[in-house]
Amino acid sequence: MTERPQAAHTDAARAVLRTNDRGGYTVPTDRLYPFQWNWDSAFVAMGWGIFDEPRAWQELHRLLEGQWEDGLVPQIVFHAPSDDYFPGPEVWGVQHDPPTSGITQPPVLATATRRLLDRTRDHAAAEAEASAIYPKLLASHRWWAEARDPGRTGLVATLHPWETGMDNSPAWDSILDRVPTETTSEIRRRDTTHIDPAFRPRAIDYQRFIHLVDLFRAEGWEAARMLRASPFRVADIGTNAILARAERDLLALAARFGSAADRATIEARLARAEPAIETLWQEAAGLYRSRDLIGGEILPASTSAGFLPLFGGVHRHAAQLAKTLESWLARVRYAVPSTDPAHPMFEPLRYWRGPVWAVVNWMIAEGFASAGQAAQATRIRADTRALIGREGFSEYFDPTTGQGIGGGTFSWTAAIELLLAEETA
Ligand code: 9WN
Repeated sequence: MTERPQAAHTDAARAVLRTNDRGGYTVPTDRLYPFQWNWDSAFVAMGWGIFDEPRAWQELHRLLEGQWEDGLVPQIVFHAPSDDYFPGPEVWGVQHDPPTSGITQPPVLATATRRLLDRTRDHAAAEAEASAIYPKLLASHRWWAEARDPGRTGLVATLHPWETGMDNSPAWDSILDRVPTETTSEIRRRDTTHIDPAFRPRAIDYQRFIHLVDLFRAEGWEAARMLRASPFRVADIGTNAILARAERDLLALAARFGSAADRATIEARLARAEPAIETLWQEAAGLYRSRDLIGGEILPASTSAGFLPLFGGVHRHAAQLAKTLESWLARVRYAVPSTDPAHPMFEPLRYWRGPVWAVVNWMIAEGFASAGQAAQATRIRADTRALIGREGFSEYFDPTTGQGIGGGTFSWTAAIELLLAEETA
């Protein structure tokens, strides 16, 4: 493909968001993902914020229509029925209106809210929107602490690969090995009718993903029972780093909309999170890695999530992380492969086992920039824009060739183009 001029490209990015708009919420892409996804929507709201602020706030409100009474913000909100995706609401069996899935995703909402507020051109409207959202964010972060870290270790647990947003990352292989493959729900995948199966998770991965859904449904979607019963219980470095960033953003919002008690609670959680994240640092790998919360071991695969503590404001190892990135980039053309390209499990075309994801790049670049590593930030931003410029708004990209793969008109890729166009202008 030939590169388009950049202004035409941001116009095209806006058009993708408008095309994927289903009435106040944005689907990740047509057909493959026909509902509202949690972390996609947070990035997408930041993208909308660049050219349509009311629509950006609406995105967050529609997502929060799915929030549970205990504070959980679900992975998926099923606003309207569709046969294009499996598993749909009947497999989850959650009692909520609108219907939702029963797990969550990395918490980017507070970060999106703060950014929209800080960059607004309509201060009065943004103040009103953010103050209405603030108590819901507070409830969501309380849920993370109470439901997923009842022992106050400073690290929250994720109970399903889908919760990490990096579904088939090689980091989860050894844990998934102990998840049984029997399911009570019939598996009727739709993704492989839209996308080449070689680029998607394998059949056995889906058996295990659905086994966990069946198990949690049998536990009545009750947080404490799920935590106890799940054979997949991981301190995901990605989720914990993103949550640390979200806590900082929530703290800034609390300074405007919250009480002294709110601020003290958030500060106490952050004070626990930072040293706990540090326990995931792996000196020999020059990277952070996730921990199995059942066996206690550090998980063996180095993945792009290991750079995200920089985004979470943990900057102690920024220089070593810059070196690690350099060594990865000696093996591929484009930053940042989702798995260490020297790892035997690196697969440049298969979903979270190698390909580049624009949203992850945006967070890592932001992390390097805020940690004073400007060269890495510039490289990652330039590569991301080059990939999108060449291939369009693909779901993900082969880091060795630059080929765009997966869904073709992806909302969060378009949102990142809009954010990067502004940041690199
Ligand atoms: C399950 C929507 C989502 C992203 C995830 C990505 C993929 C879903 C799936 O698509 O996951 O949540 O069915 O494959 O892994 O990060 O939020 O874009």
